[in-house]
Amino acid sequence: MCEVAPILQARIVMLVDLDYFYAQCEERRNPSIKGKPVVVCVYSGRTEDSGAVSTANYVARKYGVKSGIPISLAKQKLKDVDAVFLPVDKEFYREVSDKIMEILRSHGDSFEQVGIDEAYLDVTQRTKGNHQEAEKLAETIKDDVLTRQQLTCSIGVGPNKLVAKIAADIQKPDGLTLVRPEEVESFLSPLPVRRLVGVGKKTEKKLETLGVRTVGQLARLDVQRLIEVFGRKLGTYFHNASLGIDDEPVQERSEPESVSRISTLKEDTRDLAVILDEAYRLCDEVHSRLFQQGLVYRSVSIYVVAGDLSVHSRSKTFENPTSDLETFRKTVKELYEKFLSESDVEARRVGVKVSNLTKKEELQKQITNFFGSSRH
Ligand code: DGT
Ligand code: CA
Repeated sequence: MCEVAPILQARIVMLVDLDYFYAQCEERRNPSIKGKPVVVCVYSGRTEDSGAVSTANYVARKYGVKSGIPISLAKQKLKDVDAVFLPVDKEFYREVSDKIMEILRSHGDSFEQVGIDEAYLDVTQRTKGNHQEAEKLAETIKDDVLTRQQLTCSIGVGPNKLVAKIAADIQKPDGLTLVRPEEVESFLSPLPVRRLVGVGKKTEKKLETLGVRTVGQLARLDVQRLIEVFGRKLGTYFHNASLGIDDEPVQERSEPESVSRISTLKEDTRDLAVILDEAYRLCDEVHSRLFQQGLVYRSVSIYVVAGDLSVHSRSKTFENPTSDLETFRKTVKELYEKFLSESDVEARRVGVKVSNLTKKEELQKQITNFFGSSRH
């Protein structure tokens, strides 16, 4: 009897990319700056304007302001314009990102966050492999993020991560681009090779010496020639990428070392009830993340960022791991009580964290191994 190889089901993968992320977070925090050029800067502190632009909104981009250029150059470009320059506030963007990632995670069969403002979703099962359904789902996700977190994003939909990522870049901001399997070749072939993940300036130059500028030209180049120039691994990758072939699964990166949430209070306070009100909400979010990933914890920490931005923390470690929400909340309460009795600072931001994480199944295995021999 001959064995029949299982036919792999065609996948539907999305890449969700938040638009001009840091600058959009700033617009959300202060809607009065919307419509003006907004430039988020990493000030190096040497002189008033030394440092680089982290990102800019699309109004500022029209003036040629973009990530990586010197702040002084951005100021020149926006000379006579009513523009807003702000310092990066990574903690705030992280807070917004965490909330949006939870929304995105709930829309995928599997989920993989990449960086602070992008995530892949495999939606094959929930759309039953149907592209129209996938398009509807992408619209729903965009609405959900906008309604619940007031941010726009751009989504690329394709048969794998490689195509989805390129598709997401085609229409921005607030875009949606769907590439069906039969459209992959015509979609990719006119694009410059730089669009492929892994092709930087150097590779682009090398490819140009081989007469290759577009993905289509790369696809027509003999794979052996690519291997000669770039080595087996990279050469094969470029060849497959040019054909839109990518089997990388959408999967959550390896277990986190800790899971934490931090949140800004309405006003600075030392009121335990107010602090706990927010901290318990954060506990619920952390706990639901642990549950989704099947993780148990052994340590709990609390954080307080004071009005002067100094950071304070307290921790407690248990002998045995647990996944219990009540234990988590009770420990958080104890730690905040301890902190307030020992310190006189007012809290501006509060946070909770669990660490010393293990997979629940791992724990189960250890217990079974331990008790296994005595249980007959
Ligand atoms: P987009 O996606 O083109 O609408 O614009 P962004 O700003 O979301 O750009 P993206 O997705 O490449 O990067 C996400 C965030 O990462 C961005 O809001 C700020 C930060 N970032 C990006 N490039 C740089 C950079 O060159 N320097 C620094 N400091 N931060 C950067
Ligand atoms: Ca982005």
